[in-house]
Amino acid sequence: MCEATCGLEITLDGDQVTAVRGDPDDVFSHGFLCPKGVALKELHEDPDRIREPLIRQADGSFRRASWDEAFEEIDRRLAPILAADRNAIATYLGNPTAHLLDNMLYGPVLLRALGSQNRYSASTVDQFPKQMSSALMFGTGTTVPVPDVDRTDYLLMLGANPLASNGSLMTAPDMRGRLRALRKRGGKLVVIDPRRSRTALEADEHHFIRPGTDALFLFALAKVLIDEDLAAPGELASITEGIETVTALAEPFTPDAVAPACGIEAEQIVQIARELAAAPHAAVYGRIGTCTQEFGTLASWLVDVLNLMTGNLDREGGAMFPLGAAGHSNAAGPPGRGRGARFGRFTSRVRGLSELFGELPVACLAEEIDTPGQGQVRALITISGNPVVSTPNSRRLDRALKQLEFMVSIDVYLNETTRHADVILPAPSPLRRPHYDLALYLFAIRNVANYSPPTLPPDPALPDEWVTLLRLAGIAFGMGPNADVAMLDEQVARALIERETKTAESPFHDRLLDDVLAELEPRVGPERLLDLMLRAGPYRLTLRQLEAAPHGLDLGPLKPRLGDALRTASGKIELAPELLVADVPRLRAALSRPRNGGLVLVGRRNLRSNNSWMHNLPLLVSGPEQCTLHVHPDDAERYELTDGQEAELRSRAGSVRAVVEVTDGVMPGVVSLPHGWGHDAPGAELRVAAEHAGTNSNVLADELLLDAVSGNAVLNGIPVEVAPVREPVAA
Ligand SMILES: Nc1nc2c(c(=O)[nH]1)N[C@H]1C(S)=C(S)[C@@H](COP(=O)(O)OP(=O)(O)OC[C@H]3O[C@@H](n4cnc5c(=O)[nH]c(N)nc54)[C@H](O)[C@@H]3O)O[C@H]1N2
Ligand SMILES: Nc1nc2c(c(=O)[nH]1)N[C@H]1C(S)=C(S)[C@@H](COP(=O)(O)OP(=O)(O)OC[C@H]3O[C@@H](n4cnc5c(=O)[nH]c(N)nc54)[C@H](O)[C@@H]3O)O[C@H]1N2
Ligand SMILES: [Mo]
Repeated sequence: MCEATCGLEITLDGDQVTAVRGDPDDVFSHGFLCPKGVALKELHEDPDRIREPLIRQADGSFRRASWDEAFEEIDRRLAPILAADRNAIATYLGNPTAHLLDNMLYGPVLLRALGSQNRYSASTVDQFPKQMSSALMFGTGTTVPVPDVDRTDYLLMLGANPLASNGSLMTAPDMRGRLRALRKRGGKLVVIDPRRSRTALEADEHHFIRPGTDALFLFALAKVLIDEDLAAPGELASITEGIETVTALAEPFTPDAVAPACGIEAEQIVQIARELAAAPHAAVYGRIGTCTQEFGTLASWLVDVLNLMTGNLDREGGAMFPLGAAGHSNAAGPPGRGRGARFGRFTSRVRGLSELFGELPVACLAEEIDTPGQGQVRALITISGNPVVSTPNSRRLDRALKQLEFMVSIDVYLNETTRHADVILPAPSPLRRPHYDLALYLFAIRNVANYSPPTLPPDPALPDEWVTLLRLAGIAFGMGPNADVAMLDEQVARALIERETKTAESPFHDRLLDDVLAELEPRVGPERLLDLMLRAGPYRLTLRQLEAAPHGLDLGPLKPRLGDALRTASGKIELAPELLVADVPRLRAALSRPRNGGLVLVGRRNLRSNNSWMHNLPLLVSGPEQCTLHVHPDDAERYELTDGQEAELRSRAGSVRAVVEVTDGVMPGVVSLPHGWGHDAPGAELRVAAEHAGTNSNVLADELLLDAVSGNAVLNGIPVEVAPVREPVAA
């Protein structure tokens, strides 16, 4: 459920969980655990967790149903829509996809079976700007540099708060311990954030930055490096295209020019640039605050431009490229060159937004449903997602979902989104599924592999999620509600094996498909695929080896590998990709944009929360309410807002109320409200969460405000008006 991949030690008495703690022998997390890990017991036992399929009845209420009934209903309702227009069925994959082995491996099978271009996911309210800049520069969306936290001397961190989030696109359990170790060995941590976050409190330096201006700030750092002759890309220069272009593009972004927009003094910017250049090993790292903003892709790109210019890219103590044990696309096929990345292969129907990584921006999902015409979305399948809470203009999407002809959700809760479904298919407890962090090890600050078998035996009444996904795929393939899952699964395995047998670099090259299949017996499902991927992977591991190492295998610190990992068509680092260069004029225009002096909204994360879906666990919602509006004292005075009183927030998209918390931990001119709340929707069954409902901040997020390059939503830096609510707060 979290990118830190902490090892858990779960104590059982029969089927009962008696204790959850951090696994002290885990090779990566060494016993570290945050409250979310401990809350697994409550998640496993949560009486509100769905355990049987639910079918909506004519009166709108749900009734429990058998699995056969549920799939029959889905087949009956989906088949005619499929027959008429495959694009009329949209899918939305939520964040847990990245954490769940079944979903990582079988979600794509369902999407292929559906064959719809209307694919959406949480990635366009999250990290796609970073994956896009990485793909353009290095060739694949998983070739993302991560800071070598354990060996760096200087870490410049923007828009990330790993002490609350546990790190993201930087798999690293116990970030607090690692950042403390960095400082203890004489290193320096500098945090750039419009809030004095928990991480900022641990830093040597923290600078407030005006939301959405990171690209300006980063360009100015580059400008200083250029002007003071501090740029030293070293050996990488010979395999880098476009250094001169970047040098020319940086011209207008002097520290003096960007300072007023960023709210950081020019001298400070110069100082940071010099320190970055002088540090023996330094890394620049940016995360959600630099992605989900107006210049998300440019900021993500400039982070790595700086890593390269300072000679820290692909270098120990700098920003490095992990080598996952399984499924790393930049470790397969011929090394050092590839097909590169292509974007915009198709566009959305209503607004013409570009495809990226096979998807469309989720900010246009509502309009694809509520705008009539040829190609209109009439059905939706959500899998481990809560877009009504997580994506912009929640109210519009909430309304749009009501007008769908048919909706299916695979989920563990009846929540703000799944309450709109016609059929809900439950997924098993995390303790009843195997685990391997296929996606997250691709971003780990140390190369690690750790597999855990299910803690508890399967619940006979609740099939594995991969089985559910394949049965849905069967319907999409036109095989009806009772497709032969074992047969489909074998086809999936065969396809994967076939790819290996055709790859010259693979250990399975030229092997007979049936022989390889036999070698993997008797495994089926995700374990069979994982075993194959591990065997084909760069360490040539087997799943058996991982089973024999329950605390994980430490595959060592990151090593320089960019020469091999590159998959650009040129075989070079593309420092100035066309798509990004073309967006620079938009950034230049932001330099001279007049500021209206109004307020902008940013988010924040709390350690005891996880997006929208763990608020039904008493352990995580006890204590002070988390969903408050942070307001700087100057703004509180200016807008007559009082600590503990309600305020009304208004944006172009909508309005909500929230309780004010006056704090100088937020920059003047900026207010902060966490996302993932607003659990008072009628029809949801989240009894604990409803008592701590909070406010859905994405009612304010504007579906028309996007990062122009990626179409990723702007969730930070939303213009809002804030005014006091005069009546007293309801108890
Ligand atoms: N304003 C604002 N909005 C944001 C963000 C922000 O910072 N600010 N952050 C964005 C980011 S980074 C993300 S990733 C998105 C998240 O967006 P979503 O993925 O849409 O939201 P989650 O809250 O992660 O919802 C996860 C869903 O998966 C279900 N679930 C949990 N376990 C399982 C399981 O084992 N199987 C299945 N099938 N379902 C399961 C949960 O019940 C829940 O419905 O939100 C984004 N929205
Ligand atoms: N406890 C907890 N952990 C989580 C999650 C959670 O909801 N709760 N969600 C998980 C998910 S899905 C993700 S993607 C990760 C995200 O992981 P992080 O990126 O570390 O997320 P945040 O903790 O939200 O930190 C983002 C920071 O960006 C700042 N910020 C906002 N706007 C700007 C800006 O314009 N510029 C700059 N420089 N900073 C800005 C915010 O004030 C905030 O402190 O966390 C994951 N871990
Ligand atoms: Mo995320």
